[in-house]
Amino acid sequence: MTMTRFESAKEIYASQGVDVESAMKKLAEIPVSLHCWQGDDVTGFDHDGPLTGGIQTTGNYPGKAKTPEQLMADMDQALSLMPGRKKLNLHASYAVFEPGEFADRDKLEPRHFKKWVEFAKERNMGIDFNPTFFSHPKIKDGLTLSSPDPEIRAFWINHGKACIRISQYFAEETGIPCVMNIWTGDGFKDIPADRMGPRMRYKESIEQILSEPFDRDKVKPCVESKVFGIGVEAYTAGSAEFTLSFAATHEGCLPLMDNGHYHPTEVVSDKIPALLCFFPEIALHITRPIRWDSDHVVLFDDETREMAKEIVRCDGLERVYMALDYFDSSINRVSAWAMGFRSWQKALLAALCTPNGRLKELQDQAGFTELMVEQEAAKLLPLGDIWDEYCRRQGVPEDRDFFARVKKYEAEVLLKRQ
Ligand code: RNT
Ligand code: ZN
Repeated sequence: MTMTRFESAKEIYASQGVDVESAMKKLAEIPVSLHCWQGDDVTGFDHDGPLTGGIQTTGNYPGKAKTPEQLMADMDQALSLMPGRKKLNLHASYAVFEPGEFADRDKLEPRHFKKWVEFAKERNMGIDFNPTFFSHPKIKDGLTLSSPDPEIRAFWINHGKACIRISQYFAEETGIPCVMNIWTGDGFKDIPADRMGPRMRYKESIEQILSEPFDRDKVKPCVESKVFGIGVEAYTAGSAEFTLSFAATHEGCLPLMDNGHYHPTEVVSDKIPALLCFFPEIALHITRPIRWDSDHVVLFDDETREMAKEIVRCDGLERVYMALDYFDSSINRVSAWAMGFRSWQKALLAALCTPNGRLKELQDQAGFTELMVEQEAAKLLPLGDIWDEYCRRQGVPEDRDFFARVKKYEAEVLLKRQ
């Protein structure tokens, strides 16, 4: 009997000391948070205004989800194309109101997210959450939590507190901790006259949000940094040093690194092991910046692979909360969703199928010539055959069958939408 491609690949990996069966098993258990906002270009359901906060989607591909029902249906379709364990990542702007009902962001309640809880529970997913500090009339002169206007700050602090209560509700309902990420686009287009003032106000505002009572092992608050945004090129209140220092000095608060939020030659793969030396847990937004924080669909590229490798090599799979964060409206959104998720799964699989122990040994013995040779050899191990087998076992299409499924849904559902 001839061997299948998978069996032969498995033997090749075994000869390198890699057990692909245990790699696949491990991968299937790692939760990765799937962002609802790829499905509708970060619009949400609570406003008709434009996307603000220094972030931008470009493109006008047909078939965008316009209602909670459509977004959920599209997400279901995307989920059916993704192997592995998923968690749902929601923004507060995706509250689902009853017909005729509305609650502003400072008045949001758990019941406004009941439909999402049902959705998540039926699919065995936990839920992560994000207060939405953008796309709203209460943003004054580009500022929210760092605004000099106490009324504006109070509104957004109350929004943050409401989100803590909703996060606690998500964790209680699903039995899975809820990662709640604080990101604001607060900043200035041009050279500020006061850099510290907004940061002091930002600091105090986050402290007030976190004074809302919550269960430390149910709600995991994070602060996400950013270097600049569109229209806020000169200064952001939540810079890298600001958020990292905040997280380091506030027990229970995690730093969140988005790999689109640094200067282009900085790499988050190198920052992960640095933070893991100090923080029991950290969080990530996984994206693909091209020249700026462009939030392209995550691909199986070098830096994506390097980030996954660091998490695996640092034994950090249980200490790093991984969430996808990108939004491309120029291509089929369901495909974009699934493609990014699959790419991160591939990167994790590649990391789990790398002979990390042996490579570390070479480094410690200063065997740098051999290390280079081995690291290059590891790149061409037959990962594709393991990936195909993993997809088969997970009941999702292999890469070559993926597009047919996307096209079918596009023809039958997306293109029929007005
Ligand atoms: C923006 C941040 C932020 C958002 C989401 C929608 O630059 O990355 O995380 O993308 O909250
Ligand atoms: Zn982000």
